[in-house]
Amino acid sequence: MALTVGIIGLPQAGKTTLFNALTRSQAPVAGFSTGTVQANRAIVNVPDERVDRLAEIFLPKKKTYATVEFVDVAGMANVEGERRESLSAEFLGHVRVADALAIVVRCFQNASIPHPLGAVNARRDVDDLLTTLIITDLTTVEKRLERSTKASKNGDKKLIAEVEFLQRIQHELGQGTPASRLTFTDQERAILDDLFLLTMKPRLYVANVSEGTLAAAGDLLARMTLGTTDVASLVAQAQDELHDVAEVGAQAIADHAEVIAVSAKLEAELNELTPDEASEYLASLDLPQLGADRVIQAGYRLLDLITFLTAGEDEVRAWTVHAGARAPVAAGKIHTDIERGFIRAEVVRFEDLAAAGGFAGVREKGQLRLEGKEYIVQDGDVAHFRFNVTKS
Ligand SMILES: Nc1nc2c(ncn2[C@@H]2O[C@H](COP(=O)(O)OP(=O)(O)O)[C@@H](O)[C@H]2O)c(=O)[nH]1
Ligand SMILES: [Mg+2]
Repeated sequence: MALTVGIIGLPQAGKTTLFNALTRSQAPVAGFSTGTVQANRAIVNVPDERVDRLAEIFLPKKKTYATVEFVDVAGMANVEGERRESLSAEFLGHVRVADALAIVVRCFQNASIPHPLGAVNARRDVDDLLTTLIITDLTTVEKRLERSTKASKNGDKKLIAEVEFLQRIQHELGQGTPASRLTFTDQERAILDDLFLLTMKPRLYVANVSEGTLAAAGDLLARMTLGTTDVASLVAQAQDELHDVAEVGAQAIADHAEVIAVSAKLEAELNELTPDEASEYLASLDLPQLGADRVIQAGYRLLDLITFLTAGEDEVRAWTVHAGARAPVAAGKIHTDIERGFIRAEVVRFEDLAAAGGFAGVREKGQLRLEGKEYIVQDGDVAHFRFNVTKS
Protein backbone atom coordinates (compact mmCIF):
# COMPACT_ATOMS: atom_id res chain seq x y z
CA MET A 1 0.00 0.00 0.00
CA ALA A 2 1.96 3.00 -1.14
CA LEU A 3 0.11 6.26 -0.71
CA THR A 4 0.77 8.94 -3.26
CA VAL A 5 2.11 12.48 -3.03
CA GLY A 6 1.50 14.53 -6.18
CA ILE A 7 4.27 16.99 -7.07
CA ILE A 8 2.71 20.04 -8.68
CA GLY A 9 3.79 23.56 -9.56
CA LEU A 10 4.33 25.93 -12.45
CA PRO A 11 6.51 24.87 -15.40
CA GLN A 12 10.25 25.30 -14.72
CA ALA A 13 9.73 25.35 -10.96
CA GLY A 14 11.91 22.26 -10.64
CA LYS A 15 9.30 19.52 -10.20
CA THR A 16 11.02 16.91 -12.34
CA THR A 17 14.42 17.80 -10.90
CA LEU A 18 12.99 17.31 -7.40
CA PHE A 19 11.35 14.07 -8.48
CA ASN A 20 14.73 12.84 -9.68
CA ALA A 21 16.32 13.85 -6.39
CA LEU A 22 13.62 12.02 -4.44
CA THR A 23 13.68 8.89 -6.48
CA ARG A 24 17.33 8.84 -7.43
CA SER A 25 16.05 8.13 -10.90
CA GLN A 26 16.46 9.92 -14.16
CA ALA A 27 13.12 11.12 -15.46
CA PRO A 28 13.66 13.58 -18.32
CA VAL A 29 14.07 17.20 -17.24
CA ALA A 30 12.26 19.38 -19.72
CA GLY A 31 13.92 22.22 -21.54
CA PHE A 32 11.05 24.61 -22.04
CA SER A 33 7.62 23.20 -21.23
CA THR A 34 6.47 20.49 -23.55
CA GLY A 35 2.80 21.33 -23.14
CA THR A 36 1.88 17.68 -22.88
CA VAL A 37 1.05 16.20 -19.53
CA GLN A 38 3.86 13.91 -18.63
CA ALA A 39 3.69 12.12 -15.35
CA ASN A 40 6.63 10.41 -13.72
CA ARG A 41 5.86 8.00 -10.92
CA ALA A 42 8.08 6.18 -8.48
CA ILE A 43 7.82 4.46 -5.14
CA VAL A 44 10.55 5.57 -2.74
CA ASN A 45 11.79 4.37 0.63
CA VAL A 46 11.10 6.60 3.60
CA PRO A 47 14.47 7.16 5.30
CA ASP A 48 14.15 5.94 8.89
CA GLU A 49 17.02 5.83 11.37
CA ARG A 50 15.09 3.36 13.50
CA VAL A 51 15.31 0.73 10.78
CA ASP A 52 19.05 1.34 10.47
CA ARG A 53 19.58 1.13 14.22
CA LEU A 54 17.59 -2.11 14.57
CA ALA A 55 19.50 -3.59 11.66
CA GLU A 56 22.75 -2.91 13.55
CA ILE A 57 21.37 -4.86 16.50
CA PHE A 58 19.70 -7.78 14.73
CA LEU A 59 21.99 -8.07 11.69
CA PRO A 60 19.06 -9.27 9.57
CA LYS A 61 19.31 -10.75 6.09
CA LYS A 62 17.08 -7.97 4.86
CA LYS A 63 16.00 -4.49 5.90
CA THR A 64 12.87 -2.93 4.51
CA TYR A 65 11.72 0.67 4.80
CA ALA A 66 8.22 2.09 4.60
CA THR A 67 7.43 3.51 1.18
CA VAL A 68 5.56 6.40 -0.35
CA GLU A 69 4.80 7.01 -4.00
CA PHE A 70 5.60 10.29 -5.71
CA VAL A 71 4.07 11.38 -8.98
CA ASP A 72 5.42 14.38 -10.87
CA VAL A 73 2.65 15.91 -12.96
CA ALA A 74 3.21 18.70 -15.45
CA GLY A 75 0.35 20.82 -16.70
CA MET A 76 -0.51 23.60 -14.26
CA ALA A 77 0.00 26.25 -16.93
CA ASN A 78 -0.21 25.96 -20.69
CA VAL A 79 2.63 26.16 -23.15
CA GLU A 80 2.64 29.93 -23.36
CA GLY A 81 2.64 30.03 -19.61
CA GLU A 82 -0.72 31.69 -19.39
CA ARG A 83 -2.62 31.27 -16.20
CA ARG A 84 -4.87 28.36 -16.69
CA GLU A 85 -8.40 28.64 -15.40
CA SER A 86 -9.27 25.06 -16.08
CA LEU A 87 -6.86 22.21 -15.75
CA SER A 88 -6.76 19.43 -18.30
CA ALA A 89 -8.63 16.22 -17.62
CA GLU A 90 -5.36 14.36 -17.91
CA PHE A 91 -3.69 16.48 -15.24
CA LEU A 92 -6.69 16.13 -12.97
CA GLY A 93 -6.75 12.39 -13.48
CA HIS A 94 -3.31 12.17 -11.92
CA VAL A 95 -3.76 14.73 -9.18
CA ARG A 96 -7.25 13.80 -7.98
CA VAL A 97 -6.09 10.38 -6.87
CA ALA A 98 -3.06 11.71 -4.99
CA ASP A 99 -3.38 11.54 -1.21
CA ALA A 100 -1.36 14.71 -0.62
CA LEU A 101 0.31 17.46 -2.64
CA ALA A 102 3.85 18.81 -2.68
CA ILE A 103 3.71 22.27 -4.22
CA VAL A 104 7.05 23.28 -5.74
CA VAL A 105 7.65 27.02 -5.86
CA ARG A 106 10.58 28.49 -7.73
CA CYS A 107 12.80 30.79 -5.72
CA PHE A 108 16.08 30.28 -7.61
CA GLN A 109 17.14 32.98 -10.03
CA ASN A 110 18.57 31.93 -13.35
CA ALA A 111 18.22 34.17 -16.40
CA SER A 112 18.71 31.27 -18.79
CA ILE A 113 15.69 29.40 -17.39
CA PRO A 114 12.60 31.43 -18.35
CA HIS A 115 9.82 31.79 -15.80
CA PRO A 116 6.40 31.12 -17.39
CA LEU A 117 4.90 34.22 -15.75
CA GLY A 118 7.84 36.52 -16.46
CA ALA A 119 10.06 37.06 -13.43
CA VAL A 120 10.56 34.97 -10.31
CA ASN A 121 7.93 35.98 -7.77
CA ALA A 122 7.14 33.28 -5.25
CA ARG A 123 4.25 35.07 -3.62
CA ARG A 124 2.43 35.49 -6.92
CA ASP A 125 3.14 31.88 -7.85
CA VAL A 126 1.72 30.50 -4.61
CA ASP A 127 -1.37 32.69 -5.01
CA ASP A 128 -1.67 31.58 -8.59
CA LEU A 129 -1.38 27.87 -7.79
CA LEU A 130 -3.77 27.96 -4.85
CA THR A 131 -6.27 29.96 -6.90
CA THR A 132 -6.07 27.40 -9.70
CA LEU A 133 -6.78 24.61 -7.22
CA ILE A 134 -9.70 26.53 -5.72
CA ILE A 135 -11.22 27.34 -9.12
CA THR A 136 -10.93 23.69 -10.12
CA ASP A 137 -12.74 22.66 -6.95
CA LEU A 138 -15.38 25.30 -7.51
CA THR A 139 -16.14 23.78 -10.92
CA THR A 140 -16.39 20.32 -9.36
CA VAL A 141 -18.72 21.53 -6.61
CA GLU A 142 -20.92 23.46 -9.04
CA LYS A 143 -21.36 20.43 -11.28
CA ARG A 144 -22.42 18.31 -8.33
CA LEU A 145 -24.64 21.12 -7.03
CA GLU A 146 -26.49 21.25 -10.32
CA ARG A 147 -27.18 17.51 -10.19
CA SER A 148 -28.15 17.50 -6.53
CA THR A 149 -30.44 20.50 -6.95
CA LYS A 150 -32.34 18.74 -9.72
CA ALA A 151 -32.54 15.52 -7.75
CA SER A 152 -33.68 17.31 -4.59
CA LYS A 153 -36.82 18.61 -6.33
CA ASN A 154 -38.63 15.50 -5.10
CA GLY A 155 -38.28 16.82 -1.54
CA ASP A 156 -35.78 14.21 -0.32
CA LYS A 157 -34.44 15.63 2.98
CA LYS A 158 -31.01 14.12 2.53
CA LEU A 159 -30.59 15.71 -0.89
CA ILE A 160 -31.85 19.06 0.36
CA ALA A 161 -29.23 18.96 3.10
CA GLU A 162 -26.62 18.06 0.50
CA VAL A 163 -27.59 21.06 -1.61
CA GLU A 164 -27.27 23.37 1.40
CA PHE A 165 -23.91 21.92 2.22
CA LEU A 166 -22.63 22.25 -1.36
CA GLN A 167 -23.81 25.86 -1.41
CA ARG A 168 -21.77 26.53 1.71
CA ILE A 169 -18.66 24.98 0.12
CA GLN A 170 -19.31 26.95 -3.06
CA HIS A 171 -19.52 30.15 -1.06
CA GLU A 172 -16.32 29.45 0.90
CA LEU A 173 -14.33 28.45 -2.17
CA GLY A 174 -15.68 31.58 -3.88
CA GLN A 175 -14.17 33.61 -1.01
CA GLY A 176 -10.81 31.98 -1.70
CA THR A 177 -10.91 29.57 1.25
CA PRO A 178 -9.42 26.13 0.57
CA ALA A 179 -11.76 23.30 1.58
CA SER A 180 -9.18 21.96 4.05
CA ARG A 181 -9.79 25.04 6.22
CA LEU A 182 -13.46 24.16 6.86
CA THR A 183 -15.01 21.81 9.39
CA PHE A 184 -17.50 19.09 8.49
CA THR A 185 -19.88 16.58 9.98
CA ASP A 186 -19.32 12.91 9.13
CA GLN A 187 -22.17 13.04 6.65
CA GLU A 188 -20.71 16.08 4.91
CA ARG A 189 -17.34 14.40 4.93
CA ALA A 190 -18.82 11.46 3.01
CA ILE A 191 -20.12 13.80 0.29
CA LEU A 192 -16.72 15.45 0.08
CA ASP A 193 -14.82 12.17 -0.16
CA ASP A 194 -16.80 11.57 -3.30
CA LEU A 195 -15.70 14.84 -4.90
CA PHE A 196 -11.91 14.40 -4.57
CA LEU A 197 -11.42 18.14 -4.05
CA LEU A 198 -7.85 19.27 -4.61
CA THR A 199 -7.92 21.77 -1.76
CA MET A 200 -8.93 19.03 0.71
CA LYS A 201 -5.57 17.33 0.22
CA PRO A 202 -2.92 17.91 2.85
CA ARG A 203 -0.15 19.96 1.29
CA LEU A 204 3.46 20.81 1.69
CA TYR A 205 5.22 23.78 0.11
CA VAL A 206 8.69 23.18 -1.31
CA ALA A 207 10.73 26.33 -1.87
CA ASN A 208 13.24 25.48 -4.58
CA VAL A 209 16.35 27.58 -4.00
CA SER A 210 19.82 27.81 -5.50
CA GLU A 211 22.51 25.88 -3.68
CA GLY A 212 24.19 28.98 -2.26
CA THR A 213 21.01 30.00 -0.43
CA LEU A 214 20.02 26.58 0.89
CA ALA A 215 21.47 26.85 4.40
CA ALA A 216 20.13 30.38 4.95
CA ALA A 217 16.73 29.41 3.55
CA GLY A 218 16.51 26.49 5.98
CA ASP A 219 17.36 28.76 8.92
CA LEU A 220 14.85 31.38 7.84
CA LEU A 221 12.00 28.88 7.46
CA ALA A 222 12.86 27.33 10.82
CA ARG A 223 12.60 30.76 12.46
CA MET A 224 9.31 31.44 10.71
CA THR A 225 7.67 28.15 11.64
CA LEU A 226 8.94 28.26 15.25
CA GLY A 227 6.79 31.33 15.65
CA THR A 228 9.29 33.17 17.87
CA THR A 229 9.79 36.02 15.41
CA ASP A 230 7.00 37.93 13.73
CA VAL A 231 6.46 36.44 10.28
CA ALA A 232 5.61 39.71 8.55
CA SER A 233 8.81 41.39 9.76
CA LEU A 234 10.91 38.41 8.60
CA VAL A 235 9.34 38.74 5.16
CA ALA A 236 9.98 42.48 5.14
CA GLN A 237 13.65 42.03 6.14
CA ALA A 238 14.57 39.21 3.77
CA GLN A 239 16.42 40.24 0.63
CA ASP A 240 16.70 38.80 -2.88
CA GLU A 241 16.15 35.06 -3.12
CA LEU A 242 15.53 34.82 0.61
CA HIS A 243 12.66 37.23 0.19
CA ASP A 244 10.94 34.72 -2.08
CA VAL A 245 11.67 31.97 0.44
CA ALA A 246 10.12 34.11 3.18
CA GLU A 247 7.02 34.66 1.03
CA VAL A 248 6.60 30.91 0.55
CA GLY A 249 7.06 30.42 4.29
CA ALA A 250 4.47 33.07 5.15
CA GLN A 251 1.93 31.63 2.74
CA ALA A 252 2.52 28.10 3.98
CA ILE A 253 1.96 29.23 7.56
CA ALA A 254 -1.23 31.03 6.52
CA ASP A 255 -2.31 27.85 4.74
CA HIS A 256 -1.55 25.70 7.83
CA ALA A 257 0.86 23.68 5.72
CA GLU A 258 4.44 22.50 6.10
CA VAL A 259 7.26 24.18 4.21
CA ILE A 260 10.74 22.96 3.28
CA ALA A 261 13.57 24.55 1.33
CA VAL A 262 15.44 22.36 -1.13
CA SER A 263 17.88 22.93 -3.91
CA ALA A 264 16.48 20.41 -6.32
CA LYS A 265 19.32 20.74 -8.79
CA LEU A 266 22.03 20.29 -6.15
CA GLU A 267 20.25 17.27 -4.76
CA ALA A 268 19.74 15.67 -8.12
CA GLU A 269 23.46 16.16 -8.76
CA LEU A 270 24.38 14.65 -5.39
CA ASN A 271 22.74 11.44 -6.51
CA GLU A 272 25.56 10.97 -8.95
CA LEU A 273 28.08 10.84 -6.12
CA THR A 274 28.75 7.89 -3.83
CA PRO A 275 27.02 8.18 -0.42
CA ASP A 276 30.37 9.02 1.22
CA GLU A 277 31.20 11.73 -1.30
CA ALA A 278 27.69 13.12 -0.93
CA SER A 279 27.85 13.40 2.86
CA GLU A 280 31.29 15.00 2.65
CA TYR A 281 29.92 17.54 0.22
CA LEU A 282 26.86 18.19 2.40
CA ALA A 283 29.08 18.74 5.42
CA SER A 284 31.15 21.23 3.42
CA LEU A 285 27.92 23.18 2.81
CA ASP A 286 26.98 22.94 6.51
CA LEU A 287 23.92 20.84 5.71
CA PRO A 288 23.15 17.87 7.95
CA GLN A 289 20.59 16.09 5.82
CA LEU A 290 19.40 16.11 2.25
CA GLY A 291 16.30 18.17 1.62
CA ALA A 292 15.01 15.34 -0.54
CA ASP A 293 14.96 13.04 2.48
CA ARG A 294 13.07 15.65 4.45
CA VAL A 295 10.55 16.04 1.63
CA ILE A 296 9.95 12.29 1.67
CA GLN A 297 9.54 12.27 5.44
CA ALA A 298 7.24 15.30 5.37
CA GLY A 299 5.18 13.72 2.58
CA TYR A 300 4.80 10.62 4.73
CA ARG A 301 3.70 12.71 7.74
CA LEU A 302 1.13 14.54 5.60
CA LEU A 303 -0.57 11.25 4.87
CA ASP A 304 -1.40 10.79 8.56
CA LEU A 305 0.52 7.55 8.67
CA ILE A 306 2.51 6.00 11.45
CA THR A 307 5.26 3.41 11.36
CA PHE A 308 5.56 0.32 13.48
CA LEU A 309 8.51 -2.00 13.23
CA THR A 310 9.25 -5.68 13.30
CA ALA A 311 12.72 -6.96 14.07
CA GLY A 312 14.39 -10.34 13.84
CA GLU A 313 17.26 -12.20 12.27
CA ASP A 314 15.48 -12.55 8.95
CA GLU A 315 14.25 -9.03 8.52
CA VAL A 316 14.04 -5.62 10.13
CA ARG A 317 11.11 -3.86 8.66
CA ALA A 318 9.07 -0.66 8.88
CA TRP A 319 5.33 -1.06 8.32
CA THR A 320 2.78 1.60 7.60
CA VAL A 321 -0.65 1.98 9.19
CA HIS A 322 -3.04 4.89 9.50
CA ALA A 323 -2.80 6.76 12.77
CA GLY A 324 -5.34 5.22 15.16
CA ALA A 325 -5.14 1.66 13.79
CA ARG A 326 -5.64 -1.17 16.31
CA ALA A 327 -3.25 -4.07 16.79
CA PRO A 328 -5.10 -6.64 14.60
CA VAL A 329 -5.18 -4.20 11.67
CA ALA A 330 -1.45 -3.69 12.05
CA ALA A 331 -0.99 -7.46 12.18
CA GLY A 332 -3.01 -7.74 8.98
CA LYS A 333 -0.42 -5.63 7.15
CA ILE A 334 2.01 -8.48 7.66
CA HIS A 335 -0.40 -11.26 6.79
CA THR A 336 -4.19 -11.64 6.79
CA ASP A 337 -3.79 -14.90 8.74
CA ILE A 338 -2.14 -12.99 11.55
CA GLU A 339 -5.08 -10.59 11.67
CA ARG A 340 -7.65 -13.41 11.59
CA GLY A 341 -5.90 -15.51 14.19
CA PHE A 342 -4.71 -12.57 16.30
CA ILE A 343 -4.19 -13.50 19.95
CA ARG A 344 -2.04 -10.70 21.28
CA ALA A 345 0.86 -8.42 20.46
CA GLU A 346 4.15 -8.17 22.29
CA VAL A 347 5.13 -4.54 22.05
CA VAL A 348 8.17 -2.53 23.05
CA ARG A 349 9.13 1.05 22.33
CA PHE A 350 11.87 1.36 19.73
CA GLU A 351 13.93 3.52 22.13
CA ASP A 352 13.81 0.88 24.85
CA LEU A 353 14.74 -1.92 22.47
CA ALA A 354 17.61 0.08 21.01
CA ALA A 355 18.89 0.95 24.50
CA ALA A 356 18.63 -2.66 25.72
CA GLY A 357 20.30 -4.03 22.61
CA GLY A 358 17.79 -6.83 22.01
CA PHE A 359 14.63 -8.57 23.17
CA ALA A 360 16.36 -10.39 26.03
CA GLY A 361 17.31 -7.05 27.54
CA VAL A 362 13.82 -5.53 27.35
CA ARG A 363 12.29 -8.69 28.81
CA GLU A 364 14.60 -8.47 31.78
CA LYS A 365 13.66 -4.87 32.35
CA GLY A 366 9.97 -5.68 32.00
CA GLN A 367 9.61 -3.31 29.04
CA LEU A 368 7.94 -5.84 26.75
CA ARG A 369 4.17 -5.31 27.05
CA LEU A 370 1.37 -7.67 26.13
CA GLU A 371 -1.38 -5.88 24.25
CA GLY A 372 -4.79 -7.11 23.08
CA LYS A 373 -7.17 -6.47 20.19
CA GLU A 374 -8.11 -2.96 21.36
CA TYR A 375 -4.54 -1.65 21.52
CA ILE A 376 -3.92 1.36 19.30
CA VAL A 377 -0.55 1.02 17.65
CA GLN A 378 1.86 3.90 18.26
CA ASP A 379 4.53 5.29 15.97
CA GLY A 380 7.81 3.63 16.90
CA ASP A 381 6.31 0.47 18.43
CA VAL A 382 8.29 -2.68 17.73
CA ALA A 383 5.74 -5.48 17.64
CA HIS A 384 5.65 -9.23 17.56
CA PHE A 385 2.25 -10.81 17.00
CA ARG A 386 1.02 -14.06 18.51
CA PHE A 387 -1.60 -15.72 16.38
CA ASN A 388 -3.33 -18.98 15.85
CA VAL A 389 -4.95 -20.12 12.63
CA THR A 390 -7.13 -23.19 12.73
CA LYS A 391 -7.53 -24.90 9.40
CA SER A 392 -11.15 -25.09 8.33
N1 LIG B 1 19.75 26.90 -10.55
C1 LIG B 1 18.82 26.00 -10.33
N2 LIG B 1 18.19 25.46 -11.38
C2 LIG B 1 17.22 24.56 -11.16
C3 LIG B 1 16.88 24.15 -9.84
N3 LIG B 1 15.88 23.25 -9.93
C4 LIG B 1 15.61 23.09 -11.25
N4 LIG B 1 16.44 23.87 -11.99
C5 LIG B 1 16.49 23.96 -13.45
O1 LIG B 1 15.25 24.50 -13.91
C6 LIG B 1 14.88 23.88 -15.15
C7 LIG B 1 13.49 23.33 -15.04
O2 LIG B 1 13.47 22.25 -14.13
P1 LIG B 1 12.41 21.07 -14.25
O3 LIG B 1 12.68 20.17 -13.09
O4 LIG B 1 12.37 20.50 -15.60
O5 LIG B 1 11.07 21.90 -13.96
P2 LIG B 1 9.54 21.40 -14.06
O6 LIG B 1 9.02 22.02 -15.31
O7 LIG B 1 8.89 22.00 -12.85
O8 LIG B 1 9.53 19.92 -14.05
C8 LIG B 1 15.94 22.81 -15.43
O9 LIG B 1 16.85 23.36 -16.35
C9 LIG B 1 16.59 22.59 -14.08
O10 LIG B 1 17.93 22.19 -14.21
C10 LIG B 1 17.59 24.72 -8.73
O11 LIG B 1 17.35 24.40 -7.56
N5 LIG B 1 18.52 25.65 -9.04
MG1 LIG C 1 8.83 18.56 -15.47
